[in-house]
Amino acid sequence: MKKTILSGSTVTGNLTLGNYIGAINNWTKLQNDYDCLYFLADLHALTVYQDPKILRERCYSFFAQYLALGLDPQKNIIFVQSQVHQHTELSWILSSLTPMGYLNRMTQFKEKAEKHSKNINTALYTYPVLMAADILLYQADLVPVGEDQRQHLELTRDIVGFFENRYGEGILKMPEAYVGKMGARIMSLQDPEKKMSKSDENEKNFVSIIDDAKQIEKKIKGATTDSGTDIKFDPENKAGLSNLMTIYSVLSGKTTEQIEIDYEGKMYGHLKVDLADLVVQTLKPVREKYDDLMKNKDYLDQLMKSGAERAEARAMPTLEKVYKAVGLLR
Ligand code: ATP
Ligand code: LTN
Repeated sequence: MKKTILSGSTVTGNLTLGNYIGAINNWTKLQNDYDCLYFLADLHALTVYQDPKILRERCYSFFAQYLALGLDPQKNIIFVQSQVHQHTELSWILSSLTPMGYLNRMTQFKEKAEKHSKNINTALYTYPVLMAADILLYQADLVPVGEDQRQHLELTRDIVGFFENRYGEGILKMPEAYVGKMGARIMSLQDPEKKMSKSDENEKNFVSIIDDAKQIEKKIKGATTDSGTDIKFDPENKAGLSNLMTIYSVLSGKTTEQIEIDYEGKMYGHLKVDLADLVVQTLKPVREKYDDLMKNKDYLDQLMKSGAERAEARAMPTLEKVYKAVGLLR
C-alpha cells in the first residue's frame, strides 16, 4: 500500500519560484512513489476579497500551472477544492473541536490580519480548520509544504487529538508535515527578511513561474544583496545573497559549498547573471506548456471534473464515518 500525500496552494496571484521550490518541485518528485492528491485552494483564497471574474480565470490558470510544472493528472488526483463539497462539511465538525485559543496563536492569521486590517473576516481566522479538513478527509499520511505552513500542520495534529479524545481512534489519520531540506523558505527578492509571497503587491519581490525572460532577468539582477564582495552562504549576515544561492542550488542540483567554490574571486553580479539564465532556462518549457494548456479550457474543464469525482469518492467515506461518530443521523 502506497502512502497518501496531499497538498494544495491558495488561488491568489501566480505561483512563484518560492511555491515551486518550497512545494511543487517536491510534489512532482513524489508522484511516482506515493498516492498523491493535489488541489487548488480556491475557498481559502476567499479569506481575502477576490474579484469573481479574476478568481474564475485564475482557477484555470493555476490548474494549467500545476500541469505545466509536471504534475500528471493520470498519476495524481488533481482537483479544485470548492468542487468537492465534503471539505466545508468536515470543516464545520472540526471547528466544533478547535479552541479559539489555538487559532489566536497562528502567525499567518496575525500577519494577514495586519496586512488586510479592513477585512479581518471570520474565514481568515478559521482558515486553519478548513486546512485541517482538506488533509483529514483523505487520510493523508504526509503533507508536503514550505516552512510557513508547519504551524498549521501542528494544529491539524492537535485537532486529530481532540477528535480522538471525544470520539475514539481509527477514524482520522494523524498526518505529518513533509518539509524539504533545501529551499523550504525562499525569501523576497527586495526584502530578504520576509518570505517570497505570491500575493505581494510589489512584483519585484517575486519571480512568477510564468514570467517571461525579460521580467526574470530584471527581477533577479535587481535583487537586494549586501555591499560585500565574497560569495559565501551566510543566511544571517548575507540574507539576500544566500537566498539567491539557495535558488541556484535547488535549480542546479549543486550544493551551496560547490557554488562558493565555483564563484571564488567573482562578483555578486556574475552570480546574478548566471542565476537569471538558469531560472529562464528552467521556466521556459513551463511557460510554453502553460500557454498551450490555456488555449484549451474545455480540456481543463474535463480534467477538473474527473479530478473532483475521484477526490469525492475518496472523501465521502471519511465524512460518513465522522458524521456517524459524532452522532448525526444518516
Ligand atoms: P499567499 O501570498 O497568497 O499567502 P504564498 O505564496 O504564501 O501565497 P501559498 O498558497 O500560501 O503561497 O503556499 C503554497 C505552498 O507553497 C505551501 O506549501 C507553502 O508552504 C509554499 N510556499 C509559499 N511561499 C513559500 C516560500 N517563500 N518558500 C518556500 N515555500 C513556500
Ligand atoms: N494553507 C496552505 C494552502 C493549503 C494547504 C491545504 C496545504 C490549504 N489547504 C492542505 C496543504 C494541505 C498555504 O500554503 N497557504
